[in-house]
Amino acid sequence: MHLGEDIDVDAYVICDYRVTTGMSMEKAANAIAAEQSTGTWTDLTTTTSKIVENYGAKVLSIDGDMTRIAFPVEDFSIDIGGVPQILSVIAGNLFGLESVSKLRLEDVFFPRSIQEMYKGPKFGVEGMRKLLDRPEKPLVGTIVKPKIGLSPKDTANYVYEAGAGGLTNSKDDETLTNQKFCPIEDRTVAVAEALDRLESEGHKMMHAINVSTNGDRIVELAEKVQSWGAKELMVDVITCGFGAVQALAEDPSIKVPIHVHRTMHGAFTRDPLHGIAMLPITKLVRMCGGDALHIGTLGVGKMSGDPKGDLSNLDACLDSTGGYRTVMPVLSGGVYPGMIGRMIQIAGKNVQVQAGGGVSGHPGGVRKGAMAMCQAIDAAFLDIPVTEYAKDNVELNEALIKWGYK
Ligand code: CAP
Ligand code: MG
Repeated sequence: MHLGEDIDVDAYVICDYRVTTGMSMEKAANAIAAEQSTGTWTDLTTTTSKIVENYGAKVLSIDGDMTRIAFPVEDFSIDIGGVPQILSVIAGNLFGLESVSKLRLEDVFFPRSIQEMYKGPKFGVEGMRKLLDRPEKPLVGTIVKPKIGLSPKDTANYVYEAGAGGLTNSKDDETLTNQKFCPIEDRTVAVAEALDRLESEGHKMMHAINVSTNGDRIVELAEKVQSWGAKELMVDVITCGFGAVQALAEDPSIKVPIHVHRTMHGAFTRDPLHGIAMLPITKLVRMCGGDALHIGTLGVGKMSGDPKGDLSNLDACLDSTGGYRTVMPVLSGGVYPGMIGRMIQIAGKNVQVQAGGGVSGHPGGVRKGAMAMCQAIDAAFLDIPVTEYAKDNVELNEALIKWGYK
């Protein structure tokens, strides 16, 4: 996006907000800029024109219901503030201001000096493809389902069957951590054995163990999980916080990719007029070092989302921002083989497509469900219509009969 010629993009954090207000857009935009920087509801005896000039946020433009506001880079912490402080400035009190009835942070652009404070992904698309020996085709995975209830042994069997059917990835569900029926240590060890068995049979696969927990314990838990044999970690960025992703990514002892789930994001991304769009979240996850991130299913799957918004998330994962490694965009949520062609047509091949119900709901079980997913990926990769490809691929055909195609 063009940020405007008369502004030094390295001197400001620039945000785009969608505003719904009963007052003039100009008044509302100024109220936001003031509240989030040097002002408040009244004039102050302690403010000087120098403070306002140096640290006051500036309204750069107003276009319909959109306004672009620039926050001086000096408003941001030089070291310890991290994403929590960034969010307190660009996405803090403003949502509750009486001068707006609705407000949505649509996008954010960071200056170089802030980008340089973050290291980005350690693995990203390239690193994950290398680990999996899969240079070109989309990655294809599953979420072990039922999401809760399986024992460590059953989980490992599921993973083995999924790998034997050709899947490159699998993962815990976000609701699974360390419940009695499936202790995390036993699960990690059992899954690691399944992955080793697959590797000895010539197939590389990774499974993300969910290490989401309190901030003071996450690195320690991740280290343990890694020592038990985990080849990938999963963290829920919204419930655990961006600092959790960053702590894992920047800890030198963590040597496996981080799959970032975004459970709870719908609470603030879903309303098109209020909250925070997924795009700023994607940009922050990439800065903090997530290697793979859920970006939606381009309006095709079970979760709400629109192709345009999800595509902007995909671009934010794969563009050249900040010199960071790229993030593997994960398409997940109600996915089944018959929709894969459509998604890849829109998103391209640098994605990880994954399905829980769309694998273990296959009439032939997990292995055949995995085969059907891989066949659908191959059809899309080769640009062959899925119905055509299904003629010679029984498992795919069975999946199309059960769930249809889009
Ligand atoms: C998918 C999933 C994920 C969603 C979240 C689930 O399972 O594991 O949590 O993908 O959505 O539990 O729903 P299914 P998003 O394949 O069985 O639907 O990626 O939009 O954050
Ligand atoms: Mg889930």
